[in-house]
Amino acid sequence: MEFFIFGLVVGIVEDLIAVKVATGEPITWRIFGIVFLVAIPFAFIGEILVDRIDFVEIWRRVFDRRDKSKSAGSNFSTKKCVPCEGGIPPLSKITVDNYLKEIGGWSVDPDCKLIFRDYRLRDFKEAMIFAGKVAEIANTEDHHPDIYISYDKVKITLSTHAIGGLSENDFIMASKIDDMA
Ligand code: H2B
Repeated sequence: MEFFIFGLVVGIVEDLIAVKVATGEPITWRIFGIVFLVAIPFAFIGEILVDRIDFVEIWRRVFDRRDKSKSAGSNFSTKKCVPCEGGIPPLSKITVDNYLKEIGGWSVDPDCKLIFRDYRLRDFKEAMIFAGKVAEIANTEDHHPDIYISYDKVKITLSTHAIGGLSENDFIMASKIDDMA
């Protein structure tokens, strides 16, 4: 609704200026009325598009792709998770930040204990199918993310339970999930 009103106001002002510049005529109530009627459907279509298309996700995907091509190139997805039952320290903040730059699109929590990414699917069915594919990768790799589903959104979080923090396994899984997505 906010977008509708914003779009309507911007559309009207823009069109009134355009009419003024093109014709040089004073803006009358008649011109205002026509512009108002034309602006309503455009604002309406804009509102529907904003609801249906996740522009932020599209932008992030384009940006991530560029980010990946700029980076040295992650080879996480070609590796295999190694069973971890403790005995190694969690990755440091510096290493995690470097690894995140390599894979792109994932974030780390403030305590550096887990990484996460939100995916947006078409609807609940697609979200469930996506979650099923993540589960298949998890079983193959024997490294299991937490998966939260909310209608068309799937949030994946990864951590290595045995060490209470992050290991290379989490980045291998993240990378393989991205390759599948
Ligand atoms: N998944 C996750 N996310 N963290 C773990 O520490 C973990 C796991 N441990 N899956 C695995 C199983 C471990 O039990 C085997 C031996 O690798």
